[in-house]
Amino acid sequence: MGIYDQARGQLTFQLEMLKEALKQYCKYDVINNITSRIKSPESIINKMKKKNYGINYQNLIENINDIAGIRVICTFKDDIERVKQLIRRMQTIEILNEKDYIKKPKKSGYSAYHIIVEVPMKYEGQDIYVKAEIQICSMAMNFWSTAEHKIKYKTKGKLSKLDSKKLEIYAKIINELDEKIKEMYRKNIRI
Ligand code: 0O2
Repeated sequence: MGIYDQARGQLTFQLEMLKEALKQYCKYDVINNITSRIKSPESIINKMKKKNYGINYQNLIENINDIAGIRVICTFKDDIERVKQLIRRMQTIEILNEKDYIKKPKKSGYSAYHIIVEVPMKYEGQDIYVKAEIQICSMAMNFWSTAEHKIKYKTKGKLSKLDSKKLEIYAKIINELDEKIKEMYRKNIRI
């Protein structure tokens, strides 16, 4: 896990620099916050079982892309596009895959833009590439997904159908508010 933690640290440092540069240029926190975590061994094993991968290191390295996970939380919804474009231009990482859960939210209501990247690292004198997942979302999306993660996502289907439905509806309401607040900001504050 040590090498994943180093990759997480390196990537977070680069994204923090991007956050500062954007703040200087745009005169507000385009990126409001950056959080990160290393997936717990229990959670890795659960995910491998769920996806029917044999539990071994090769499957872990090849198939589990989010052992190092970084969340880039933008102030307004349309900042996500700007941040996404800038991440794509970063010379220090290689992009492997992108998933747009903003254009097409998940059935649960989950919405964010995911980029799977490779971070070049040195390990025992050798060049290796460590995978990490960058989730880009708005503050509103982060609010919903953090709450939903605690209430439902990890409870393995124990939540009632009614409460699941309510969470889906709340995701839609939050998305509408996200859109309205962004429009109000862009209308009144010109940069
Ligand atoms: P945790 O606890 O956050 O680490 P893939 O191998 O990429 O095809 P994967 O990784 O399941 O399959 O892809 P997916 O669906 O894009 O999910 C990646 C991560 O997005 C999840 O990691 C969550 O962090 C987040 N996510 C996806 N769906 C939801 C959702 O409905 N609600 C919430 N709150 N978060 C979601 P983990 O490992 O599943 O969980």
